[in-house]
Amino acid sequence: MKAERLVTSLRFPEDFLWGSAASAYQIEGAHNEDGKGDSIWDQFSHTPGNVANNDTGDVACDHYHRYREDVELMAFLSLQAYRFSISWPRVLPQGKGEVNQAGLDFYHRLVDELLDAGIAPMATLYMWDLPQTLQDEGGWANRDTVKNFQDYASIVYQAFGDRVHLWSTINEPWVISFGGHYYGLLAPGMKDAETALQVSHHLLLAHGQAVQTLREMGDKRCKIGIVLNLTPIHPASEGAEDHEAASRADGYMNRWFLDPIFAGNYPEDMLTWFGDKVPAIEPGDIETISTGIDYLGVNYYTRLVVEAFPSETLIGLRPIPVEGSEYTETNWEVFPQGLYEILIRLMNEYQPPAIYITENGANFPDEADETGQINDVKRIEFLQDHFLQAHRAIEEGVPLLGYFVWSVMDLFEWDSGYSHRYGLIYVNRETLERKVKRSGLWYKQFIQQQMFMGEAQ
Ligand code: IFM
Repeated sequence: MKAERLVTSLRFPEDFLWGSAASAYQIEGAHNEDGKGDSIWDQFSHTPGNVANNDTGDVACDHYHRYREDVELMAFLSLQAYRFSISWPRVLPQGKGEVNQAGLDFYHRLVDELLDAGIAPMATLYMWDLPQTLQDEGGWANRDTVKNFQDYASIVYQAFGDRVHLWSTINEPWVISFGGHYYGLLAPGMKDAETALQVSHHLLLAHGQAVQTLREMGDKRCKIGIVLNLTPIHPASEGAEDHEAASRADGYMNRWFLDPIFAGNYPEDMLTWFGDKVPAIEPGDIETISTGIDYLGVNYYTRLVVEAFPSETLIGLRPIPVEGSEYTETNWEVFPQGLYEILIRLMNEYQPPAIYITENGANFPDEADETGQINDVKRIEFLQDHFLQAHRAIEEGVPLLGYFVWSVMDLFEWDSGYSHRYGLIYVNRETLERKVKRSGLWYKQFIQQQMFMGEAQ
């Protein structure tokens, strides 16, 4: 750690929540146990060539069976909150209709274990594992999926709303829409711009309807929001074309989701740009989407520097690498000040009532040293630099209430399989044995003392 990074004390608000996160398909395993139905990720990962090394989430971290040990480790890390997602096909194997009580029971056990350990649960309703039966009927491109999501949301809220008081509807609708339906890198692996845009609208609609439904079901203690991956976009040059390209990138990655949620409209410039690809929007949809939320979840990883590139057909641009910058294994630029930039922008332009950083973290190659320790100093530096930016934003008035480090343990990183590690806890892929990394110990101490360990290297 470089000497100039050292900070001794950094006070966050008294009731600030420090947590960590993971999602169902990425850690649970038990893909076909106790009545669970297949999800699009079961099908996608079982198709050779879709995931690095043909890895699957069949076993993942075996959290389904080891959740007790995992919650113990979370308590050891002094986590105050844990963000997890509920697997829709574990609860409703066919996506609708008959409820699988054994599936609900798993989450009952997990929530109880968390509460007993004094860790606040935050549940995400949809983190990418759509029941395959619903995909067979058109998936998120089919408007019926919105209604099915609403029914599923009310079943789980009914089951856990008494004990889980932080809820989010959809995780990263941009990634689901474009990563899964235009770039084809994620399940269901489609490559069609019109479908991607229709999916984005249905995801937003599903979010709005779920918020309305959960609110009608009552319980004022429950806070409901959505989680967006937000990315500051900077032009590669001062030229007008690069500036326009940056504005388009911002339009389709950030404003396409923020504007309807907070301002009740899709951005005009993007409607014009997408032209006849604009999704079917029915009367009343936008009003539903802009139903007020209690908080916005922000997943922040990197910024993009873009240049105009007319032969790229969807959006007419491409990202370019920044000389001298550090990059993670995913090839994402490490850019902590982007977190501050996004938070200040949200406060100034969209005024969310509250914000949580629902994901922030980095994947670097983690190897055990000769003593068996995982000395992931780069991850510590990464987190420290981002915490500083979050703190700066709070001092300027951003209503930031909590921070969830991604991820609590090494997990199935979607199309990269197990080749990328994000965890505070190392998972041995042969034995599934867990070992707290140095970053986990550092985070524990930070949570307890709100103080960075200033060790010079
Ligand atoms: O692992 C993912 C997570 O599932 C969604 N947000 C980004 C993370 C890192 O790629």
